[in-house]
Amino acid sequence: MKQKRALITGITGQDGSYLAEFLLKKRYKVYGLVRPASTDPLMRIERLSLDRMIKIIYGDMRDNNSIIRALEESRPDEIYNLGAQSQVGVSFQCPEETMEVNYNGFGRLVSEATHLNPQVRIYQASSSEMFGNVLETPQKETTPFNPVSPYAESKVKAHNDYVVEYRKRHNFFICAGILFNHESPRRGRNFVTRKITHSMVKIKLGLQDSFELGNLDAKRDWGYAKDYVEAMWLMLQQKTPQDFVISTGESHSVRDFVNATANALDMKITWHGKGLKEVAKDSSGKIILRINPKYYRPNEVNSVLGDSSRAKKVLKWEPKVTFDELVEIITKADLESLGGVIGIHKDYA
Ligand code: NAP
Ligand code: F7E
Repeated sequence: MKQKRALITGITGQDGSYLAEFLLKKRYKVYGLVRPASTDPLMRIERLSLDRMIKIIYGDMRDNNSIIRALEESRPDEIYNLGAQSQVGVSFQCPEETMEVNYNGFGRLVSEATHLNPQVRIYQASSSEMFGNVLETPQKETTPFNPVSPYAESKVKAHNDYVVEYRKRHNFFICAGILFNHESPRRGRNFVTRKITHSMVKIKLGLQDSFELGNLDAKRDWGYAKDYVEAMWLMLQQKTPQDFVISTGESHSVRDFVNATANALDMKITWHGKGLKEVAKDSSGKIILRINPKYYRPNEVNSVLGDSSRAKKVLKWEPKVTFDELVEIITKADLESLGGVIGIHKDYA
């Protein structure tokens, strides 16, 4: 059988790296669009042991010529568009950049890719943030979008114009996964989960005294990134292109995530005060967590909860890792890498 070829944008990110590994195991020839940067992106990929197996093509979602070159070189059967300005908080400060990469960048990719090969299959990374100030709970494929951030606006426009409309008008194989938050040891530390695990591991090891967060009451449906990349692939193996919600069906607050991390580290913490004065203390009474309003967003998605029963029925996809297991996986990985730094054995926990 002919070896399948995949082009992944955003291959240096959390999902891109797991997806590349997943596709390599399935014997795909994998190409990755990598932004030219002053910090060596190869270093990050080498760390993931992918360097010799994936083919890097330098390019940027903002640069049409680089997209054409990437498509001509990779001649993909499948394209996974994961490249994005993915930080919701940052999108309030850089709305134009966010729209340029997430919306116009995807538009360029879709238009050039389908022009070169009308049979190509394209996956778009849509997001639960598109449900925003939710109009229905739980959220499923038919729930109306109600975005509240520039990030969510860019993803809704990309979804409506280049997934739904393009597919309807031209009959191309383009589909979107509406993925709820998914995390891993490879999650950037600017996202709340890794920020919590990394900070609390440092506190546990005596490398840091305390840390700060914003809204502790926000609730998210958190799953494991490795489970979620399989769903992306499954969507492109269907007979017809369809969009799917991918989620765990459980929602937890940021405060719950802190408590679960404390459990994973065998730390006893207690909560005191309310609102901006709320703090968490360790068993000796020392404050380890404070609220800093600078981490609040101008507009917040207070609570999301996904219903992925359609994915279960059609794709036969289900999440494998529970919330507590997820927190433990990330916390242990941080403990291992930070413990290694100061010579603590990896089984310290
Ligand atoms: P991530 O770790 O932030 O990775 C984003 C990737 O996009 C990185 O490889 C980054 O490259 C690349 N990128 C950024 N700007 C680019 C540009 N102008 N041109 C080309 N590449 C660019 O994100 P992730 O968590 O893996 O998420 C993958 C995708 O799923 C994103 O589209 C995100 O919006 C979406 N999504 C994520 C979640 C989630 O919970 N993780 C949920 C729903 C949807 P650098 O390494 O050079 O920065
Ligand atoms: O925030 C609250 C924050 O930045 C989660 C992206 O992958 O998932 C991700 O977006 C919650 C928010 O993720 C801090 O206000 C409190 O309510 O980890 P996050 P996100 O915004 O949900 C969606 C599905 C995507 O598509 C995105 O690409 O945590 N929070 N204190 C904080 N958040 C951060 N980052 N930092 C804090 O100090």
